[in-house]
Amino acid sequence: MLLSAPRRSATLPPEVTRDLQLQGYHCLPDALDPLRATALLTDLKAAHPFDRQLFLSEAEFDADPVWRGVNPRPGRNLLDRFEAQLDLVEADPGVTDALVALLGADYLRLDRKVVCGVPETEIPTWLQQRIRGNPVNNLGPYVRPEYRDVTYFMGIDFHQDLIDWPDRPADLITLYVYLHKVTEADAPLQILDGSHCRGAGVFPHPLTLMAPDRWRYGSDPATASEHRQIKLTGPAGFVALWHACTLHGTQPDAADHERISLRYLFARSPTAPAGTVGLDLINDGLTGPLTLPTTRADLDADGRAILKANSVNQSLGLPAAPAASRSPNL
Ligand SMILES: O=C(O)CCC(=O)C(=O)O
Ligand SMILES: [Fe+2]
Repeated sequence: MLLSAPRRSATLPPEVTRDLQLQGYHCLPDALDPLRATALLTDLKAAHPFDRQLFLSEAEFDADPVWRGVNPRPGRNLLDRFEAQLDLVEADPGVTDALVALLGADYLRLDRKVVCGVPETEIPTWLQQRIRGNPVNNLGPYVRPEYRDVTYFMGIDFHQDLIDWPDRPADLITLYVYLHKVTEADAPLQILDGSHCRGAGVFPHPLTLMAPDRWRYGSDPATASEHRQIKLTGPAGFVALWHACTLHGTQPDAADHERISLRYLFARSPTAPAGTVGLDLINDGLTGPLTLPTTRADLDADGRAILKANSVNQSLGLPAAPAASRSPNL
């Protein structure tokens, strides 16, 4: 009797594609060299303060509030001073293999920057009072202009990274690298497992806490989905990547030290034919739109927060809707 040949493993998509398809995120099985990650962290800290020296005084801020253009940009990006050391990430075979599988051989690097979770102990009291509980606590407006070569957060509510790209199809992924060990106290990334499945949605997202680590996603209970909240703790050199529609966020940094990470955005190859890269397979399976003309409803025309609510903090037992406050764009 002829037995049918076993399915060849080469016909299965690589693990990174399967993980992004099913979960919306993937953690690289091997961390980057922890000694090189630590050396880069030491050099970044030597080049830059990451404590209360960052901030404008209340009077300086109020004299001329600036809400937009407060993130790193070409010509003002701390990572540009560390080009040689970044092959730790950019030339790592685990990283490049995953990117080629998902995005095609000539994938594009759209952005790279340092992201710092600032511990509450380093945030001036006047500022804490203004921003506590905001959905997006990007601290850029309150940081001295010369230090806006890094993005600083005091927590950020569940969002999709597509939030920064209205009108762009979800053809990009985020890659995140921890430069030191990140525990539960270091504002680890929190991911909602499988939440990319509904495609692009407007921030803030309709989320209801059902249990300490479970969320209902969708305003109509009949069609809503449920997702587990996963905390991405990991060692120095830990790498995770996620789909542009995957909901994720961070709570305020409860540790007494900052959390410093690298955040990359990579986009699909512009030349690979449709259907030939892992992301095409993943996007074909989404039930919602791949792009939106408007991605957020929390800001006014100047970039000030007009909504005061925060889901991710509810799972910490923090209030969902505190006193009036403001926040800038991501
Ligand atoms: O690092 C953080 O606290 C949040 C990072 C994040 O989600 C982002 O930069 O898009
Ligand atoms: Fe994000």
